[in-house]
Order: sequence, then C-alpha cells, then structure tokens
Amino acid sequence: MVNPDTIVAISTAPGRSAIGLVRLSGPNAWTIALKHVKCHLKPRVAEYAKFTIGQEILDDVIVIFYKSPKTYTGEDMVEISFHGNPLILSKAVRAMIDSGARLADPGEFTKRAFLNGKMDLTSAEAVEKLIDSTSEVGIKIARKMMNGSLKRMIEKMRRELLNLSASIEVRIDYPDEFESDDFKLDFFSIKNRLKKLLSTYDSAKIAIEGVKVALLGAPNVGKSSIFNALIGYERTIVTPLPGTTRDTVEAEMSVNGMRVKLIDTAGIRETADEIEKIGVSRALKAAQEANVRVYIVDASAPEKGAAKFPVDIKVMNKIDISKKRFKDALNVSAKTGYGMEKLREKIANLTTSVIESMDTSEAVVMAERQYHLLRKVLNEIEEAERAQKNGYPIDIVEINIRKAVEFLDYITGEEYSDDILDAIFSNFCVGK
Ligand SMILES: Nc1nc2c(ncn2[C@@H]2O[C@H](COP(=O)(O)OP(=O)(O)OP(=O)(O)O)[C@@H](O)[C@H]2O)c(=O)[nH]1
Ligand SMILES: [Mg+2]
Repeated sequence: MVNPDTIVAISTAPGRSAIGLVRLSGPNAWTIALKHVKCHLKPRVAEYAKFTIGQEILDDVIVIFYKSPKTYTGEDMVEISFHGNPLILSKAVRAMIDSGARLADPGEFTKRAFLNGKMDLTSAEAVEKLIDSTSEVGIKIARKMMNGSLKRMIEKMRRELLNLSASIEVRIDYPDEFESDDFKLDFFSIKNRLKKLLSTYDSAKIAIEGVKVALLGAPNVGKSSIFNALIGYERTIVTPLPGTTRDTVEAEMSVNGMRVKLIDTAGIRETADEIEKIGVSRALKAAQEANVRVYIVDASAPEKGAAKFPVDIKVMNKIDISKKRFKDALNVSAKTGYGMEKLREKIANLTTSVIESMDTSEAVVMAERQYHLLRKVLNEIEEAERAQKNGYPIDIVEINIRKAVEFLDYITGEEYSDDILDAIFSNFCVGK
C-alpha cells in the first residue's frame, strides 16, 4: 500500500442534522481516536464516550472501532458519531489532524478500498452511483454493480478472450501440428453480449441522474409560463415579446419520488439576432438530449408544419383564448391552470415508463468511463473479426484480442494508472 498515512473526514452531508459522522482510516486510526475518546476497544461494538480536545469535552459521541483487514478500506478504521452540528464536526476533524491524521482527499476512503483489493473499480464506481441515484431502479442496479454484477460479466468475457488468444498462440508455436486444421474464431456471442451491455447505458444514466424533460416550441407560445407553472415558482422571465428566453433554463421537480430535470428553451425560429441564434441551437440540442420532449403550440394561433424533432407530448397552450379544441393534443392554459394537472400526469407517466422499461435482471453499464471502454472492446473484437475474414495471419487477429482484454482490465481496474484513479475518485465527495 502506497499510502501509509491516516486520513480523516466528515462522511455525512454538509449542514445540520441529528447525527454527523467522522471517519478515520489508516494505520494510526485507533491511536489518533484514542487521544480523544476513552474506549474499551472492542472492534465493531458501538460505545458511548466523551470526545475531548485537551481538557475540554467537545461532544458526547458513539464510537466504533474496526480492525483491518475486515473494514471498508481494508485498513484500521474508526467511526465517530457526533451531534450533527458542522462546527462540532469541523472542530473534531481539526483536532484529529492535530493529533496526526491528514484530511482525506475526495473519494479517498473508496480509493483505498480499491487499492487494498476490497473492491474492483466497477464496485467503487457503483458506490458513487448508489449515492447519487434519483430513482429506485437506479438504487437497485447500483447495488447489483456494487456486488460485482458487471465485474463478473467482464471477467467471463476476459477468460473467453484469453482462451481464444491461447488457441492462437498454440498454433503460432506449433504450426506443423495444425497445418491442415480449418481454424476459425467465433466472435458472435461475445459481440452480442457487448452490444447488449452497451445498450443498457442510456436507461441506466436516466435511472441514476433523473429524466430530462424539455419544453420546446416556437417563440411566445408559453413555454416559460408552463415551465413556471410546473415547478411552482417564477423561475424564468415571461413577457409578451417573442424571443424572451435566450438560454436554456433548468429546474428540478419531483415526480413520484423521481428527480425530473425540466428544461425551458428559447423559442425555435430563424433569427438574425446573434444571442437568440445561440439560444435556438441550444434548444435544438436540448431536444436531442431530452428523454421526454414536450412540444408546445399556441392554440390561438397554431403554426403550420411539424416539429423538427420527435415529440412525446403535444400541448396546445392558451386554450383560454382559443375558440377551438384540439383532439390530438393536450389542451391547456398556463394562465388559468386548465389542463395543467393532466400535463403533469402525462409527464409523470412517461418518465416512469422510461425508467421502468429498463431490464434490471442483468449487469448494466452505469459510468461513462465503462461505456467508452466497452465500446473500445467491441471495436477491437470487430477488428479481429474483420482481420480473420480478410484472411490476415492469426497473429494479427491476436493483437486485437489482446487489446480487447486490456480494455476490459481497465474497466475492472485489473490494470490502472494514477491518472485513471484520480479521474474516477476526484468526482467523489470528501468522506466517501
Ligand atoms: N392567454 C394566455 N396567455 C398566455 C398563456 N401562456 C402564456 N401566455 C402569455 O404569452 C406570452 C408569452 O409567454 P412566455 O411564457 O414568455 O412564452 P415563451 O414560449 O416562453 O416565449 P419565448 O421565451 O419568447 O420563446 C406572455 O405574455 C404570457 O403571459 C395562456 O395560457 N393563456
Ligand atoms: Mg420563454
């Protein structure tokens, strides 16, 4: 282990709460804690104590000691629960730094868990996703990944690829014995599994990050009015002037316990205005990235022609000043509130179905890093397949297979570099 020092951090969320937890990990964790609490040192037993700094009592606490290697990080650890006042917690952390600990870097506890072989990189990434998840499905798949679902699948593919590579090598080493054999590697199954795995990424992302709902349409149709009505406060500016909203504006709302990111956009039209032009291109980008697209039309002056993107919900707004009702759309009025409950319901149904359509029975890809590496694995396999088809020598085919194995190893952390670890763990909070 490269990191023999002892780290300390507040592990609960910032702010006031009933309890605030401070964690220590490293060879001196117990010694440092014992400078501040008197305990009987029975591992894994919660003990009541007074946390002192010098002669002064800081707080009444509950302390648990954990003995290496059966701990989260694999090192000796101590967890101390204080009353959740940020002042108490930061004072306690400072006291333990004075006693020889170092403030932990973001994600350092989990990084140490990885370096000490307590978990592979996919499990470490799953910890972050589990904490960030905004839906029950997200929690479920993150838990599975934490328990090694993706790792097992990757290890199986790795074994298969190494077997292929071995069967090539034996032919390279003993060409005479295989002279007349019609050697063909079959990549079909592994390719399919990779494709299936890659296809889980989009829904997994939604399950973790929440559903993106974009409000789109021509200028002045009432997008911002509907946006404000849905989130329940005047977040964006509404005026009778077309082209009021210039940038995309985001706000969160909760739908059936899921986080929904609602996006107000600039009205889409041809314009010479430089600022508005950028706004329009951002609106089109939002349309592209959204999971649910709400297309809004002014019912009192409906424009001709269809939207330039697929529409999930069509809304006719300003129905209060329109003589007509529209059958193929939701008739609403942001002004009077008419139909708004129905719109809310429709958004809720669509967002729920986006997430519930997800197959949670198998391993899924949740992190962008994993996704990109798996794409590279697939590329190498396809390359190998092509090389074989074109009749290249088998040692050329093997190069691709070896590379595929290498990329698989990066996913699990069988192979890693400091840069990769930094990139992964710097996204974590301090104390994780
Ligand atoms: N009568 C009526 N007026 C509405 C309704 N919804 C919005 N308006 C009015 O329509 C005008 C434009 O509303 P906005 O919400 O700013 O429209 P927008 O689509 O965001 O417009 P841009 O940001 O310019 O693209 C404002 O004067 C609103 O008060 C409605 O349901 N009924
Ligand atoms: Mg607007």
